[in-house]
Amino acid sequence: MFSRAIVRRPGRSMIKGITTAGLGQPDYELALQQHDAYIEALESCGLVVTVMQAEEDYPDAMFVEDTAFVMPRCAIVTRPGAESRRGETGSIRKQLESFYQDVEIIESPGMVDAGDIMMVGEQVYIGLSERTNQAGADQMIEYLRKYGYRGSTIAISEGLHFKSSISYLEHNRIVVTGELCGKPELAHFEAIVIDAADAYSANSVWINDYVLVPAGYANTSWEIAESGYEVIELNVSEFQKLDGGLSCLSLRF
Ligand code: CIR
Repeated sequence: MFSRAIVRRPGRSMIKGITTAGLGQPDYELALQQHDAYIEALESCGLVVTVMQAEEDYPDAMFVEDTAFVMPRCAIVTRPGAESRRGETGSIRKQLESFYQDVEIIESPGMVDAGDIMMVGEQVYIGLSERTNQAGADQMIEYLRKYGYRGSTIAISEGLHFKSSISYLEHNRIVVTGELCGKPELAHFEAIVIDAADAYSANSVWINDYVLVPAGYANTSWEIAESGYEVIELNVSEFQKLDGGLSCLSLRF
């Protein structure tokens, strides 16, 4: 169960965020409304939400998920793969130190975006992507060991992050799409397989048996609801324009 979340307000500079989506420039006012609804949804799942101030110097800073990996026994501040995002971690570290006794840090030459990391109980899967390298994964696995967790890597070639194509819904169940569907490392999970056309919705978020699903993916919502979860649909179109999904907008612990 999670009890807390950390989010960061989008800044006006978000219109300069990194993107490959080709969906146009985000509308800042609409992004704020969508962010408000996101916070409300986290609260309705029972979380106490800490809302950090916008950081105008960092256009992607509302995608807090990438800047730290948070677990019950420790937090690990990452070294994001995109250079323009590295400065986001200072304030995240401070914030996490108010909640955690143990906060570890990934150092150069390691690069890690925590959007590449999925936790399944005590086992942590780390996607090796353009944002997360072997050196970063090695440091991460070392820290995980220190706190009694296990880490392993999976190479990916599609999507921005590992979790762009997969979400863990607890109860040994995943939502999965694309190249990850056939991965032997994931074969033991019960899988809800998402068509390529709905791939964006493979990034859904389990919170205390609610699941946040991006609005507009009726099949995904239906399948997840059929599996016994309470689905909350959220429109995050303005963040999708920056390659961001639902999970990227918060740290949950
Ligand atoms: C970036 O390229 O870093 C941001 N525009 C999007 C980050 C999305 N984060 C995530 O999927 N965990």
